[in-house]
Amino acid sequence: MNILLIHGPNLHLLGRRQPEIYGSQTLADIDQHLMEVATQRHVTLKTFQSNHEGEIVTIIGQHIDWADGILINPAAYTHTSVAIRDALATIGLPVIELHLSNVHGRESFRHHSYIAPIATGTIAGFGAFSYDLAIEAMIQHLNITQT
Ligand code: CA2
Repeated sequence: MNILLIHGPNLHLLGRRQPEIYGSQTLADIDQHLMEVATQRHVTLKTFQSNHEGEIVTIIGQHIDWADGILINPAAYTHTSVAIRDALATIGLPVIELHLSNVHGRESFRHHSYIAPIATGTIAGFGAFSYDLAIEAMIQHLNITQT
């Protein structure tokens, strides 16, 4: 089982700014932990971070034949990107949208997601643990749908 994890713009700054909203773990901490979880659960995980919309679109397309499912924290592109939504919809794989913060308790512009309608599901508000919930949800989903 191959799972692709994509982190969107500015998430490379995690742990350095706004820890009250996004927690104190760095992106490297999160990736390392998720790699350990993936090993324990016998799945292969690849992770990417990009600050560029087109690069995220390219990464999604490049994994069409590799990935069984995609976890994505699209960050600010959640609220703006038709291109990332179309890329995810086009490859036709299960997608879990995830957020560190509870976007629905924040500014109204964060309440709308272009990704949510084409996602299998959305997880938000659990800090770095949102990533644990997302990988577990994807493994369960793939185990159910692939057997
Ligand atoms: O809560 C999330 O995970 C978000 O996807 C984070 C995005 C925000 O635009 C979304 O509405 C919700 C922002 C990521 C910015 O990351 C930073 C990390 C450290 C310091 C400052 C920003």
